[in-house]
Amino acid sequence: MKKISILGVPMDLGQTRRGVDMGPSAIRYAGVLNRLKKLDYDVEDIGDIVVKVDNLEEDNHTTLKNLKAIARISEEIAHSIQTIIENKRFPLLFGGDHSIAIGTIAGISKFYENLGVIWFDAHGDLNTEETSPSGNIHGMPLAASMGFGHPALTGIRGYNPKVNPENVVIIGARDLDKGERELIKSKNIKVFTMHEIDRLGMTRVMEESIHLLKKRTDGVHLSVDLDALDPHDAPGVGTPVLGGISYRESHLAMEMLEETKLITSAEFVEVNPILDERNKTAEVAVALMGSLFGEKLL
Ligand code: 6HN
Ligand code: MN
Ligand code: MN
Ligand code: MN
Repeated sequence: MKKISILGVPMDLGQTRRGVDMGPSAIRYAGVLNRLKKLDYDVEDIGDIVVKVDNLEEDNHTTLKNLKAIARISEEIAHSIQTIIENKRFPLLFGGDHSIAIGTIAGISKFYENLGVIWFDAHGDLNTEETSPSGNIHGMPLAASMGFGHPALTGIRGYNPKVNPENVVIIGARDLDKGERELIKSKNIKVFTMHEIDRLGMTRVMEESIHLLKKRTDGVHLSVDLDALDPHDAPGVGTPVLGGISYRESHLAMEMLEETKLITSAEFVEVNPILDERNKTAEVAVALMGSLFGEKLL
Protein backbone atom coordinates (compact mmCIF):
# COMPACT_ATOMS: atom_id res chain seq x y z
CA MET A 1 0.00 0.00 0.00
CA LYS A 2 1.52 3.30 -1.06
CA LYS A 3 -0.84 5.44 1.01
CA ILE A 4 -0.23 6.10 4.69
CA SER A 5 -2.42 7.91 7.21
CA ILE A 6 -0.73 9.11 10.38
CA LEU A 7 -2.78 9.34 13.57
CA GLY A 8 -1.41 10.65 16.87
CA VAL A 9 -2.80 9.46 20.19
CA PRO A 10 -1.43 11.69 22.97
CA MET A 11 -2.59 9.39 25.74
CA ASP A 12 -0.77 9.09 29.06
CA LEU A 13 -3.56 7.51 31.10
CA GLY A 14 -2.26 3.95 30.90
CA GLN A 15 0.61 4.63 33.29
CA THR A 16 1.70 7.24 35.84
CA ARG A 17 4.65 9.10 34.27
CA ARG A 18 3.45 12.24 32.56
CA GLY A 19 5.08 13.34 29.31
CA VAL A 20 4.33 10.36 27.07
CA ASP A 21 1.36 12.37 25.77
CA MET A 22 3.98 14.48 23.95
CA GLY A 23 5.18 11.44 22.01
CA PRO A 24 3.27 12.27 18.79
CA SER A 25 4.72 15.81 18.72
CA ALA A 26 8.24 14.52 19.34
CA ILE A 27 7.94 11.99 16.50
CA ARG A 28 6.60 14.64 14.12
CA TYR A 29 9.40 17.01 15.20
CA ALA A 30 11.90 14.27 14.32
CA GLY A 31 10.80 14.62 10.70
CA VAL A 32 8.63 11.61 10.01
CA LEU A 33 6.56 13.21 7.26
CA ASN A 34 9.44 14.16 5.01
CA ARG A 35 11.16 10.88 5.68
CA LEU A 36 8.18 8.90 4.37
CA LYS A 37 7.41 11.28 1.52
CA LYS A 38 10.96 10.81 0.26
CA LEU A 39 10.16 7.12 -0.09
CA ASP A 40 7.39 8.08 -2.50
CA TYR A 41 4.45 7.47 -0.23
CA ASP A 42 1.25 9.45 -0.33
CA VAL A 43 1.32 10.46 3.36
CA GLU A 44 -1.39 12.36 5.15
CA ASP A 45 -1.27 13.42 8.79
CA ILE A 46 -4.79 13.45 10.14
CA GLY A 47 -3.70 14.91 13.48
CA ASP A 48 -4.36 13.71 16.99
CA ILE A 49 -7.23 12.07 18.82
CA VAL A 50 -8.42 14.39 21.58
CA VAL A 51 -7.48 12.90 24.94
CA LYS A 52 -9.39 14.80 27.57
CA VAL A 53 -10.63 13.60 30.93
CA ASP A 54 -13.26 15.52 32.82
CA ASN A 55 -13.42 15.26 36.58
CA LEU A 56 -16.70 13.37 36.66
CA GLU A 57 -15.19 10.60 34.62
CA GLU A 58 -12.08 10.21 36.77
CA ASP A 59 -12.13 6.94 38.58
CA ASN A 60 -9.86 5.94 41.39
CA HIS A 61 -10.20 2.30 40.53
CA THR A 62 -6.71 1.38 41.77
CA THR A 63 -6.46 -1.94 39.98
CA LEU A 64 -7.43 -0.45 36.61
CA LYS A 65 -6.35 3.18 36.62
CA ASN A 66 -8.38 5.50 34.35
CA LEU A 67 -10.45 2.57 33.06
CA LYS A 68 -13.45 4.61 31.90
CA ALA A 69 -11.43 7.24 30.06
CA ILE A 70 -9.21 4.63 28.37
CA ALA A 71 -12.24 2.60 27.27
CA ARG A 72 -13.87 5.70 25.80
CA ILE A 73 -10.72 6.83 23.98
CA SER A 74 -10.13 3.28 22.70
CA GLU A 75 -13.53 3.44 20.97
CA GLU A 76 -12.48 6.70 19.32
CA ILE A 77 -9.17 5.27 18.16
CA ALA A 78 -10.94 2.23 16.73
CA HIS A 79 -13.42 4.44 14.92
CA SER A 80 -10.67 6.59 13.33
CA ILE A 81 -8.72 3.51 12.28
CA GLN A 82 -11.78 2.07 10.63
CA THR A 83 -12.11 5.17 8.43
CA ILE A 84 -8.42 4.97 7.47
CA ILE A 85 -8.74 1.34 6.40
CA GLU A 86 -11.99 1.95 4.53
CA ASN A 87 -10.11 4.64 2.59
CA LYS A 88 -7.58 1.93 1.67
CA ARG A 89 -4.73 3.58 3.52
CA PHE A 90 -2.12 2.13 5.88
CA PRO A 91 -2.77 3.19 9.51
CA LEU A 92 0.40 4.45 11.24
CA LEU A 93 -0.14 5.49 14.85
CA PHE A 94 2.07 7.43 17.25
CA GLY A 95 1.59 7.03 21.01
CA GLY A 96 1.05 7.76 23.74
CA ASP A 97 1.49 4.91 26.11
CA HIS A 98 0.91 1.31 25.03
CA SER A 99 -2.73 1.30 26.19
CA ILE A 100 -3.54 2.87 22.79
CA ALA A 101 -3.06 -0.58 21.23
CA ILE A 102 -6.41 -1.71 22.66
CA GLY A 103 -8.16 0.77 20.38
CA THR A 104 -5.83 0.23 17.43
CA ILE A 105 -6.33 -3.52 17.35
CA ALA A 106 -10.08 -3.16 17.96
CA GLY A 107 -10.28 -0.94 14.87
CA ILE A 108 -8.16 -3.17 12.66
CA SER A 109 -9.17 -6.67 13.55
CA LYS A 110 -12.60 -6.82 11.96
CA PHE A 111 -11.09 -6.19 8.53
CA TYR A 112 -9.22 -9.50 8.75
CA GLU A 113 -10.32 -13.10 9.10
CA ASN A 114 -7.22 -13.96 11.06
CA LEU A 115 -5.19 -10.97 12.23
CA GLY A 116 -1.59 -11.48 13.37
CA VAL A 117 0.29 -9.26 15.81
CA ILE A 118 4.03 -8.68 16.24
CA TRP A 119 4.72 -7.08 19.62
CA PHE A 120 8.20 -5.58 20.12
CA ASP A 121 8.51 -4.91 23.84
CA ALA A 122 10.65 -5.41 26.94
CA HIS A 123 7.35 -6.41 28.57
CA GLY A 124 4.55 -8.81 27.74
CA ASP A 125 1.67 -6.38 28.29
CA LEU A 126 -0.27 -9.50 29.21
CA ASN A 127 -1.59 -8.48 32.62
CA THR A 128 -5.19 -8.34 33.75
CA GLU A 129 -6.82 -6.69 36.73
CA GLU A 130 -6.02 -9.84 38.72
CA THR A 131 -2.34 -10.17 37.80
CA SER A 132 -1.17 -6.55 37.34
CA PRO A 133 1.42 -5.41 39.89
CA SER A 134 0.70 -1.74 39.09
CA GLY A 135 -2.90 -1.30 37.97
CA ASN A 136 -1.48 0.46 34.89
CA ILE A 137 -3.46 -0.40 31.78
CA HIS A 138 -0.42 0.01 29.47
CA GLY A 139 0.65 -3.34 30.94
CA MET A 140 -2.55 -5.00 29.68
CA PRO A 141 -3.28 -4.24 25.99
CA LEU A 142 -2.09 -7.54 24.52
CA ALA A 143 -4.10 -9.55 27.05
CA ALA A 144 -7.19 -7.41 26.40
CA SER A 145 -6.85 -7.86 22.62
CA MET A 146 -6.85 -11.64 23.09
CA GLY A 147 -9.97 -11.37 25.24
CA PHE A 148 -8.45 -11.55 28.71
CA GLY A 149 -9.28 -8.85 31.24
CA HIS A 150 -12.02 -6.42 32.14
CA PRO A 151 -15.01 -6.37 29.72
CA ALA A 152 -14.63 -2.58 29.33
CA LEU A 153 -11.26 -3.27 27.67
CA THR A 154 -11.92 -6.56 25.88
CA GLY A 155 -15.27 -5.48 24.43
CA ILE A 156 -14.28 -2.33 22.48
CA ARG A 157 -16.41 -2.05 19.29
CA GLY A 158 -18.65 -4.80 20.65
CA TYR A 159 -16.72 -7.90 19.71
CA ASN A 160 -14.24 -10.12 21.45
CA PRO A 161 -11.58 -11.46 21.08
CA LYS A 162 -9.71 -9.45 18.46
CA VAL A 163 -6.68 -11.72 18.13
CA ASN A 164 -6.11 -15.43 18.50
CA PRO A 165 -3.15 -16.15 20.86
CA GLU A 166 -1.70 -18.46 18.18
CA ASN A 167 -1.28 -15.43 15.89
CA VAL A 168 0.79 -13.40 18.35
CA VAL A 169 4.59 -13.10 18.44
CA ILE A 170 6.35 -11.15 21.19
CA ILE A 171 9.95 -10.06 20.52
CA GLY A 172 12.43 -8.56 23.01
CA ALA A 173 10.79 -9.57 26.31
CA ARG A 174 12.94 -9.40 29.44
CA ASP A 175 10.56 -8.29 32.20
CA LEU A 176 7.55 -10.56 32.59
CA ASP A 177 5.30 -10.72 35.64
CA LYS A 178 4.20 -14.02 37.19
CA GLY A 179 0.66 -13.92 35.77
CA GLU A 180 2.05 -13.03 32.34
CA ARG A 181 4.33 -16.06 32.34
CA GLU A 182 1.38 -18.25 33.25
CA LEU A 183 -0.73 -16.84 30.41
CA ILE A 184 2.13 -17.36 27.94
CA LYS A 185 2.39 -21.01 28.98
CA SER A 186 -1.32 -21.76 29.14
CA LYS A 187 -2.10 -20.13 25.76
CA ASN A 188 1.13 -21.23 24.15
CA ILE A 189 2.04 -17.71 23.01
CA LYS A 190 5.20 -17.44 20.91
CA VAL A 191 7.78 -15.31 22.74
CA PHE A 192 11.32 -14.55 21.59
CA THR A 193 12.89 -13.23 24.79
CA MET A 194 16.28 -11.51 24.81
CA HIS A 195 17.71 -14.95 25.50
CA GLU A 196 16.50 -16.24 22.11
CA ILE A 197 17.65 -13.05 20.38
CA ASP A 198 21.16 -13.48 21.88
CA ARG A 199 21.22 -17.15 21.08
CA LEU A 200 19.66 -17.35 17.62
CA GLY A 201 20.38 -13.84 16.39
CA MET A 202 17.78 -11.38 15.13
CA THR A 203 17.87 -12.85 11.61
CA ARG A 204 16.57 -16.22 12.73
CA VAL A 205 14.11 -14.71 15.18
CA MET A 206 12.58 -12.67 12.37
CA GLU A 207 12.65 -15.57 9.88
CA GLU A 208 10.76 -17.75 12.35
CA SER A 209 8.29 -14.99 13.25
CA ILE A 210 7.58 -14.23 9.60
CA HIS A 211 7.23 -17.92 8.72
CA LEU A 212 4.76 -18.50 11.54
CA LEU A 213 2.56 -15.50 10.74
CA LYS A 214 2.72 -15.79 6.95
CA LYS A 215 1.03 -19.15 6.84
CA ARG A 216 -1.59 -18.40 9.49
CA THR A 217 -2.73 -14.80 9.00
CA ASP A 218 -4.20 -12.44 6.38
CA GLY A 219 -2.89 -9.22 7.94
CA VAL A 220 -0.29 -8.37 10.59
CA HIS A 221 -0.29 -5.44 12.99
CA LEU A 222 3.15 -4.28 14.17
CA SER A 223 3.23 -2.76 17.65
CA VAL A 224 6.59 -1.25 18.57
CA ASP A 225 7.13 -0.23 22.19
CA LEU A 226 10.38 1.77 22.12
CA ASP A 227 11.38 0.15 25.43
CA ALA A 228 12.06 -3.03 23.43
CA LEU A 229 15.32 -1.33 22.52
CA ASP A 230 18.19 -1.06 24.95
CA PRO A 231 17.86 2.10 27.10
CA HIS A 232 21.23 3.27 25.73
CA ASP A 233 19.66 3.55 22.30
CA ALA A 234 16.15 4.58 23.42
CA PRO A 235 16.35 6.35 26.79
CA GLY A 236 13.10 8.30 26.49
CA VAL A 237 10.67 5.67 27.78
CA GLY A 238 8.76 5.37 31.05
CA THR A 239 9.64 1.78 31.93
CA PRO A 240 13.21 1.14 30.69
CA VAL A 241 14.77 -2.30 31.17
CA LEU A 242 18.49 -2.97 30.70
CA GLY A 243 19.73 -5.49 28.17
CA GLY A 244 17.49 -4.78 25.21
CA ILE A 245 17.51 -4.97 21.42
CA SER A 246 20.30 -2.93 19.83
CA TYR A 247 19.73 -0.13 17.36
CA ARG A 248 21.12 -2.24 14.50
CA GLU A 249 19.13 -5.35 15.45
CA SER A 250 15.94 -3.30 15.49
CA HIS A 251 16.69 -1.96 12.01
CA LEU A 252 17.37 -5.44 10.71
CA ALA A 253 14.00 -6.53 12.07
CA MET A 254 12.19 -3.67 10.30
CA GLU A 255 14.07 -4.33 7.05
CA MET A 256 13.14 -8.00 7.10
CA LEU A 257 9.49 -7.11 7.67
CA GLU A 258 9.63 -4.67 4.77
CA GLU A 259 11.01 -7.35 2.44
CA THR A 260 8.06 -9.63 3.15
CA LYS A 261 5.34 -6.92 2.87
CA LEU A 262 3.64 -8.71 5.76
CA ILE A 263 2.73 -5.65 7.84
CA THR A 264 -0.69 -4.04 7.25
CA SER A 265 -0.74 -1.51 10.13
CA ALA A 266 1.76 -0.20 12.69
CA GLU A 267 2.13 1.84 15.86
CA PHE A 268 5.14 3.29 17.68
CA VAL A 269 4.49 3.90 21.37
CA GLU A 270 5.91 4.92 24.75
CA VAL A 271 8.14 7.75 23.44
CA ASN A 272 8.41 10.20 26.36
CA PRO A 273 10.34 13.34 25.35
CA ILE A 274 10.55 14.55 28.97
CA LEU A 275 12.67 11.52 29.85
CA ASP A 276 14.61 11.60 26.58
CA GLU A 277 18.04 12.89 25.60
CA ARG A 278 17.51 15.58 22.94
CA ASN A 279 14.67 13.72 21.20
CA LYS A 280 16.88 10.69 20.56
CA THR A 281 14.12 8.13 21.10
CA ALA A 282 11.73 9.89 18.72
CA GLU A 283 14.54 10.00 16.15
CA VAL A 284 15.10 6.28 16.60
CA ALA A 285 11.38 5.68 16.09
CA VAL A 286 11.44 7.68 12.86
CA ALA A 287 14.56 5.87 11.64
CA LEU A 288 12.83 2.53 12.27
CA MET A 289 9.82 3.71 10.29
CA GLY A 290 12.23 4.57 7.48
CA SER A 291 13.41 0.96 7.39
CA LEU A 292 9.91 -0.45 7.78
CA PHE A 293 8.75 1.52 4.75
CA GLY A 294 11.66 0.67 2.50
CA GLU A 295 14.58 3.04 3.07
CA LYS A 296 17.77 1.39 1.84
CA LEU A 297 21.41 2.15 2.72
CA LEU A 298 22.46 1.72 -0.90
N1 6HN B 1 4.64 -1.05 28.74
N2 6HN B 1 4.53 -5.36 33.65
C1 6HN B 1 4.49 -4.04 34.22
C2 6HN B 1 3.06 -3.67 34.60
O1 6HN B 1 2.89 -2.67 35.29
O2 6HN B 1 2.13 -4.35 34.20
C3 6HN B 1 5.10 -3.01 33.26
C4 6HN B 1 4.27 -2.75 32.03
C5 6HN B 1 4.93 -1.86 31.02
C6 6HN B 1 4.02 -1.66 29.87
O3 6HN B 1 5.85 -0.77 28.74
O4 6HN B 1 3.93 -0.83 27.70
MN1 MN C 1 4.40 -2.14 25.97
MN1 MN D 1 7.26 -2.03 27.45
MN1 MN E 1 7.57 -5.71 35.81
